[in-house]
Amino acid sequence: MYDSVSDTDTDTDTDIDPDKSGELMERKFLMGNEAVALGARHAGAARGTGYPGTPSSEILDVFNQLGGKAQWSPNEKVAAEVALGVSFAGVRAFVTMKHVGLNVAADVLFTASYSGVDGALLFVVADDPGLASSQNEQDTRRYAVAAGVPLLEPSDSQEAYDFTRLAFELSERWKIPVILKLTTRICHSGTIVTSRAADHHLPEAHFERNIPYHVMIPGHARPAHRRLRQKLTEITEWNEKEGPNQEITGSKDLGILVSGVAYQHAREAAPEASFFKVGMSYPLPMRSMLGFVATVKRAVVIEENDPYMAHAVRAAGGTIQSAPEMYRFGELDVQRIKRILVNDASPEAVSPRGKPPQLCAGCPHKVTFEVLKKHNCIVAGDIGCYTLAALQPLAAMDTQICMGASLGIGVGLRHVLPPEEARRVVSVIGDSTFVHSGLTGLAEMTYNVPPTGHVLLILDNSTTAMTGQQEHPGTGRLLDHTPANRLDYETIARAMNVTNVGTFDPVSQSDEFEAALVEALGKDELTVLIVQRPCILAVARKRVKPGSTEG
Ligand SMILES: Cc1ncc(C[n+]2csc(CCOP(=O)(O)OP(=O)(O)O)c2C)c(N)n1
Ligand code: SF4
Repeated sequence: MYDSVSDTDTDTDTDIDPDKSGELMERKFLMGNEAVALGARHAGAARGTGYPGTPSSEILDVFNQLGGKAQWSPNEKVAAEVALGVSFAGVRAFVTMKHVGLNVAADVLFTASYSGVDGALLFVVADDPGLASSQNEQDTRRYAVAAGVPLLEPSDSQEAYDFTRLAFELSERWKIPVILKLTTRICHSGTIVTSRAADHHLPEAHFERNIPYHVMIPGHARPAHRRLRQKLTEITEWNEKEGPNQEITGSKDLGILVSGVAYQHAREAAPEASFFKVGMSYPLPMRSMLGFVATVKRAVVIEENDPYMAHAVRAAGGTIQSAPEMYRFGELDVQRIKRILVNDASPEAVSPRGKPPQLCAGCPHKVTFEVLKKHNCIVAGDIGCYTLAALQPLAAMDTQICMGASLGIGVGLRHVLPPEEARRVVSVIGDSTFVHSGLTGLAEMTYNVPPTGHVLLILDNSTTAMTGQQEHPGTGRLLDHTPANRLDYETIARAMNVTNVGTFDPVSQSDEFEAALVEALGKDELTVLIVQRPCILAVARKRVKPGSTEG
């Protein structure tokens, strides 16, 4: 349901040799994420930024292993801003995130499309159809339309590499951010990639003052919006004539309009058909698409997630069949596409359910939730490994919506519940999530204080465990695990005028921790308890010492 710990190990063993990264025509077997990292390295990206999120998390680690400058930021918005700043210095930058990360970075995207970029800026966004490890199935193509930025959609690792390089070129040519949309299957499946010589003679970083383009006040943004629409008109024409779209001529009885990994499945499902594979899904090459549709007896659109192309073709006057509604849920595969092609909307066989995910044996989060459960707390929870506490046997988390929401939701409940019930409400957030989007929630908690006060637990396990143990500003280590400045949660809470602040090891100080929680629940005051004990997997990797959060 969420970012799983098991399939997101960031210690990706890659056989990419950084010293050879500039050589011509090397063939490698690469995961899509590795191919993007290699493409970015060969494109001469000056910096890669991001916030972890399955299935995108490996890209920056591989880019770092290849000798690129990579960094984790506190959240996707900041990561996008840093990357935009790099591009304002006239060089190439990229930012990585999962699909929901773009919700956080959307504020940057929607106006960076107006300001444009000076060098190049690539948003690498990984969607998760089927929710292998996410809280929703949103389709990033909608963002491209809404923000007005080109979007490329690779269908295998080769295209992940090629489109990464193409995206930098397009971004630089039209001075516009470009989205590279991946999906779980592309990120984590491997295919052979033939790389090409790295780009040379890239400009040095330099800031050119250009206030009307860089300062988006209304007087500058109005013409900027017109510039953006003009760029999109030009890019549409480019996409029609030279875009990375591919027509494969087969039987004229069936024509399949397809994009992304669905192309690979569709070729297997209907090898005899004609295909139009869309590589740039925004702006769409609609003229060519309609032309294709008109040349076949029966046209069917096959796409994962939303019926985005289906609606666009019909809105443009084309006649095309699309999948029944039931197929917009989950990933497509060969079998499902065969069913779509024969219009089979009968119930699908339900695959046997795997064992539900669980907290690791010895996970420090477990004891914390046992205490919360014992005291019948109403837990406004958040996203991380600890969300597994919502499942049986603990069933000790009552809400979880998006990163950072534990604070606002907990405070909201406290505002309106009868006092006896309100005093049971506790917000619980992981350390990475607190830095990502809990700081502003804490400001809310100390500003619009509920009548019964509030209690916040920050679960400091000194890592971003759920997505594969990445560093963050609270661990005191950079992406490559070297030492860095480290946030001090107690000082932050005190600086925000929280009355009661304390730090406890939930295992070695279990009695003290429980007593502090019970005391906090009985007071109409603000309390922040930092529950500090390292993730046992991070300890196993020797990134933190047992019993401490020091690296
Ligand atoms: C906006 C957004 N970005 C990224 C993610 C992926 N993600 C989910 S929880 C999480 C952080 C988990 O770390 P932490 O809060 O420290 O909890 P832990 O897993 O270590 O217990 C991340 C990166 C997401 N769900 N939403
Ligand atoms: S021990 Fe670490 S990886 Fe395992 S569930 Fe707990 S926080 Fe997650």
